[in-house]
Amino acid sequence: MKAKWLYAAMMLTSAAMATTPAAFAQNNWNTPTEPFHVIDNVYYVGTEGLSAFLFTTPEGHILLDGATPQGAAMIETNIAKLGFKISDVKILLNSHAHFDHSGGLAQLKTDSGARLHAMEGDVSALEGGFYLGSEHVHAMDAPPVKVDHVLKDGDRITLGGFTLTAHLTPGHSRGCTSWGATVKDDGKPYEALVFCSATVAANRITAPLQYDGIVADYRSTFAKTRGMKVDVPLAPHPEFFGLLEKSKAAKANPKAANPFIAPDVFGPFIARLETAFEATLKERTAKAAQ
Ligand code: 4NZ
Ligand code: ZN
Repeated sequence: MKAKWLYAAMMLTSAAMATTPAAFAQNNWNTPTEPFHVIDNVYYVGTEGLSAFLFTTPEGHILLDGATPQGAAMIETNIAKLGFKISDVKILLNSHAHFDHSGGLAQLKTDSGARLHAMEGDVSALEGGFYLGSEHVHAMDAPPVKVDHVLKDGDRITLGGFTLTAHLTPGHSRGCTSWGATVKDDGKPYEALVFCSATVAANRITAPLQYDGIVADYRSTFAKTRGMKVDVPLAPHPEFFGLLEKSKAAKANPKAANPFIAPDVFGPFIARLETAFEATLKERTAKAAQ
C-alpha cells in the first residue's frame, strides 16, 4: 500500500515538473495487452498504458475512448478477441480530448460507423484535432473527428437497456467527462465510474492559462467528485486504479470476489489529486511572481 502511494506521488510530482509533451508520453501507450472482463457488461479493450472500455448490450455496444492513432487497431483486435464485432459498436464516447485518448477515435468511427457523442467543452478540440490552448504544439495533435451529438453535464446515453451518465468533471480538459453506470455483480448493484482525470499533466494553470476558467474548473471537479459513491473505480489511464493487476488477480483466482469492486479507494484518490493540484498551483504562482 505504501509503495503504491509513493508511486502515485512520484508520478504527480514528475508530471508537475515536466514541460515538454514527450515528457508525459509513456512507452506502454502503444503496447498491446489482452482484453479482459471487468464487471457485468463492461470490458477492457485498451492497450497496456491506455484504457478503452466496451459496454456491451443486446442492441449494440458503446466504446469509450480511442487511445492513440496507433492504438485504434489494437482496440479493434481486442474487441474481436472477446468475440464482439466492431460493426456492432453503435456509440463512441471520449473521456477527454487529449491525443492519448482521442487519437484513435477517427479510425474507430470509420471502421464501426458509430456516432460520436462528446461534451460541449471538448468539441472544438476533437473536431479541430488539437490540444486546446496548445494549438501550435503539433506533437499533441490528434486526427480530427466529427462530433455527431453534443453533450451537457448530466446527459444520459441509453442503448439496449443500459445507461451511462455523463458527469462533467472539467479542468484536465475543458469537457473532461467521467462516465457513470450502475452495474451488477452476483445480483447486487454497484456504481461504476470511469473517472476522466484531474492531474495537471501538460496543462498551464497559471498565466497564460491553458483555457479561461481552468483553475475554477479543477476545483469544481474536486468538490463534485469528493463525495461521489464509487464502488468500481475505472480510468482512462489503467494505472490510476491498477486495472491490469486486478485483471491478473481475477484470472489467478476466479472464485474470489471481483477485484474491480473497491469502494474505499476513490475518495482518497481524489483527495491526493486535489492536494497535488493545489501544491502545483502554489509552486507555479510563487515562481511566476519572482
Ligand atoms: S494526459 C501529454 N492525457 O494528461 C499530455 O495523460 C497529456 C497527457 C499525456 C501526455 N503530452 O503532452 O505528452
Ligand atoms: Zn489527458
